[in-house]
Amino acid sequence: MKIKSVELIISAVRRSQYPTDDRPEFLLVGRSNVGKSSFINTLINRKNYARTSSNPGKTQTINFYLVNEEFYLVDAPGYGYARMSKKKKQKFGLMMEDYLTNRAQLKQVFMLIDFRHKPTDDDLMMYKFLKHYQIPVTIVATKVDKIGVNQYQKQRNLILNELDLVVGDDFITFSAVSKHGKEEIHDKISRII
Ligand SMILES: Nc1nc2c(ncn2[C@@H]2O[C@H](COP(=O)(O)OP(=O)(O)OP(=O)(O)O)[C@@H](O)[C@H]2O)c(=O)[nH]1
Ligand SMILES: [Mg+2]
Repeated sequence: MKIKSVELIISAVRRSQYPTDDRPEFLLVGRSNVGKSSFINTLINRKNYARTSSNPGKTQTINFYLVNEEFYLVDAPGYGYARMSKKKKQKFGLMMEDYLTNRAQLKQVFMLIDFRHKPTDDDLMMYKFLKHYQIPVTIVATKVDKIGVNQYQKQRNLILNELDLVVGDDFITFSAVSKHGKEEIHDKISRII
């Protein structure tokens, strides 16, 4: 996939602000700090177009990035971020639930988990939620650059055992540092749009 253009169309805080042009959307979910914004930057060949931070809780709006005037990558606040106010957490929880269950443009969720760790309870809950609503999911295990080759297979098995993926969902290892997995994600998006 060649990236010809990228534009942040809207940082939305309510549904009425979402784009209305019906282009296919790909949503990023995952706990705070797992690398959702970095994933977007890798896919679009930019360093910090989607703002990233080593502190969790950086992304606080639902951001629609239009790519090649063809599809949207949708960045969202992470879950499990303790320092966000209760009110804000609740608001974004409801917004995400509404988006996930009602958005016809949503074609695929990229659910990011940290390749170094066992999926958290929040991860398992999110995957169950997505499957309950029959939303196609690609699990993206990120920060794979931080795991040595000896640990790779063991870690992969551990995660796959925990998640128990539904037929049709796939699992891709990824790194925003080495760009491992980028082509596979590009191909996946190309096939869907
Ligand atoms: N080594 C390594 N670091 C990564 C990778 N992806 C992200 N990071 C780092 O992890 C931190 C968090 O990345 P973000 O992309 O901001 O994470 P996020 O999921 O968008 O976080 P929130 O917006 O807070 O929900 C940053 O310091 C990134 O540089 C990766 O593949 N490898
Ligand atoms: Mg972010």
